[in-house]
This record gives sequence, C-alpha cells and structure tokens, in this order.
Amino acid sequence: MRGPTGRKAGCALCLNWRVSSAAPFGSPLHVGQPNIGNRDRFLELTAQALDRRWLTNDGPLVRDLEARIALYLGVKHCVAVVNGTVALEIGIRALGMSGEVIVPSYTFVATAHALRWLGLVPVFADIDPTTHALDPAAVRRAITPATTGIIGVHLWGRPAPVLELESVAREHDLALMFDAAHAFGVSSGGRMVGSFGDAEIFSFHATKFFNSIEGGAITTDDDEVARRARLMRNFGFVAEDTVVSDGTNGKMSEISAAMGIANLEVVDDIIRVNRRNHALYTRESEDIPGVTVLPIADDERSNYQYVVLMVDESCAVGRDEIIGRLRENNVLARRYFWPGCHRMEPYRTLDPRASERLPETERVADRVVVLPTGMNVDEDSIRRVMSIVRESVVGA
Ligand code: T4K
Repeated sequence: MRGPTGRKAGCALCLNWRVSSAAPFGSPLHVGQPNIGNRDRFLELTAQALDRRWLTNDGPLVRDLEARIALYLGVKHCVAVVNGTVALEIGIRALGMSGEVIVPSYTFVATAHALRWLGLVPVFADIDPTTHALDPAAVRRAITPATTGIIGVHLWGRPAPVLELESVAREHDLALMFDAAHAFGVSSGGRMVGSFGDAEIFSFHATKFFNSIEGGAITTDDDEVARRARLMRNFGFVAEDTVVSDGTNGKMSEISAAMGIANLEVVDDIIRVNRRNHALYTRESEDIPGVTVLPIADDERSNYQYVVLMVDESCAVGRDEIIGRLRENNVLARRYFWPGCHRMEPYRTLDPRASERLPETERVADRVVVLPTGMNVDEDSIRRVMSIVRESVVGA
C-alpha cells in the first residue's frame, strides 16, 4: 500500500527507526519553541502594569505596542488583539466580507475556520508550487457571483503575489485581506507587509518568531477599516453605555503587550539568528540528494522563521520516513500544513471533490518538513539535525 508521498503507507511517524549515529537530542527540539528576547525588560514592564493595576482594556502598554508596530511596519493603523484567529474574524467583518471568500487550502486551518465560524464559505483555490501562495489564475477561476473577498496568505513569511491579487480584487470589486500570521518584519517589492490589500492580520502567538505569548493585530492604511476593527475588538462600545456595532472581546492584555514590546525591541537580533540558521540549514542540505531548503529572496527583508525542507519525489525516502527518523532522535519536525484544510473536517465532508481542483496543494503538502529554528537552536544542533536527515536519505 502506498501513502500520499507515494511511499509505503502506515504509521510512518511511529516507525521504529534505529537511532542516528549521532546521539539523539536529550530533550525535544521543537519547531515552535518561543523566542524570549529580553526577560528583564518583560518583567519590568509587567511589574509596571501590576503597579498601575491596569491589566487589559486598551491599556498603555497595548497602545505603546500598537504605535511601535505601526512605525516598524510603516502602516497607518495597528489594532492589537488577543490572537491571530480573532484578528482574522474581526478583519473579515470589518471589511464586510460575506457569502464566499477565496482562500488557499494550504494554510493553518485558522484561515478557513475564521470564515466558517462567522457563517461564511471558504472557497479553496490552488497554490503556485514554487511560492506555496495562492495562484492568482486559480483565484480568478474560483470567483462566482457569491464571492465577496479574497484572503491571501504570506505562507512561511514569503509574500503572496500581492500586486496580482490586488488587480484581481480591483477588477471584480472584491475585498482583499492578507493573512500575514507568518510575515511580521517581511517586505515585498521593498514595502513592508502590513499595508497591502484592504487590511492584513498578524499572529503573535508564542510559536511565532515575534510573540506576545498570545496576540495578533489587524493593520491597515484605511481609517474606516481601523475604526471598525477597534470598535469590534471591544463589543462595539464607543462610550461607557453606548454600543454602536457588532463586536466581540478581542482585547489584548497588558501582559501580552509587555512581552510584545520586550520582543519588538530585539526583533532584529532574532531575525539575525533565524537568518544564520536558515543559511546553515541550506548549506547542510546541499549534499543530500532529493531534499532542498525552500529559498528566501535575499533582496527583500525576511524573518526566516520557518525552515522548510522540501522532499523531492526523486528522494530515496519519503517525507514521513524522514520525519519518523527525526522524531526518533527527539527532533520534533512538523509536516505543516498537511493534509491541507480541504482534507480536514468539516471541509472534507462539505466538498469531497475539492482535491480535483487542488493538485498543487496536495503535492506540496505531501513533501514539506518544517525544521526547528529560533534563538534556542544553535549551529551544532543544526548540523546534528541535518546529519539525521542525511543518514535517513543516504543510508536508505
Ligand atoms: N494564520 C496562519 C497562517 C497561522 O499559521 C496561524 C497560527 C493563524 C492564522 C492563527 O493565529 P493564532 O490564533 O494562533 O494566533 C501552532 C500555533 O499555535 C499557531 O499559532 C500557528 N499558526 C501554527 C502554525 O502553529 P500547532 O497546532 O502546531 O501548535 P502546537 O501546540 O503543536 O505547538 C507547535 C510546537 O511548538 C510544538 O512542537 C510545541 C512547541 N511549543 C509550543 C508552545 C505553545 C513550545 O515549545 N512552547 C510553547 O509555548 O499551532
């Protein structure tokens, strides 16, 4: 029996691999281990919040973080919220999306779930296999009279084709939002991600290279979108007893903002470490036949937060076998974003034939291994991780 990678199926992740000739890691090496930039600064800001006895509801640290992020990204408005999923939900409503919205299936399930949670229909369009981002031609094919918007995803922090998607949206009078959960600190065409489309959203979850423990933001240059997002974040209140719109509780806490500020102050140091790690992974992969580290454009700013190893069909072993061997050695590599939202519930049942429209999504989803990086991953660890990959491929 053959699995999705065309290799032997079964519980490949649980296979009883022999341990690599290098010693396995003593404690698990996670993909999403949080970067904690400046612990003392975080504690100092947290103490200030405790002393003030102002812990949430648009506090001074949240306002400070918003101003710093807007400046860093060169965008007019930043509305900080409790997480990236709520940022998506508020963004979708603030842009007035309804009916059908076109999204990639190859993304974290939150992108699709946010739409469905609000009663909208995510319509999955295929991706470009080289960029892993929405293919504008597939987006055009997916437009129907019920379509009101497009959500592009800057997957792995590599910008989606923003200009092409802006043209499609303009031609068809659709709202355009970008899920920039992975793309903090990234530029496209020399312009920072944050002000493309009608709005963009970020996640500052602990597993993101820049984190506020839990957190997220909606960014936009549009005053009206920002006004609506601010209202919706706080139940639609404009004054103590006055509610003027729909709303939810999307407020970021002061403790999250303290973490955000402390990490933002060292964000470029974190990017430098990520970049070094990415370059070393790339070098280490060069002598391993059939695997490639997904390149990042060097002429743009990037955050290098995901190290994506592509396992080619010509590789001597399948993707899941490489992951199995890594896990045997305590390297908790991930196969993000397998199997694609369309092969997860409820989407699989709602549209059982979606696979026919999403061949590139499935091909890519079946080949990706995401490797650990960040402040906690040093050069020696990277060499050891890649020697496990090398042994599993060359020794196969
Ligand atoms: N859009 C996109 C494109 C996204 O990728 C995401 C989130 C969103 C929207 C929604 O944003 P949020 O609402 O989450 O802010 C993790 C994150 O929870 C999620 O934020 C992220 N994307 C996704 C890509 O990764 P899981 O299900 O993989 O989490 P989990 O618990 O398996 O953790 C990942 C790894 O990190 C594990 O090896 C454990 C390790 N870890 C995790 C935490 C929380 C640590 O070492 N320390 C920690 O504190 O989703």
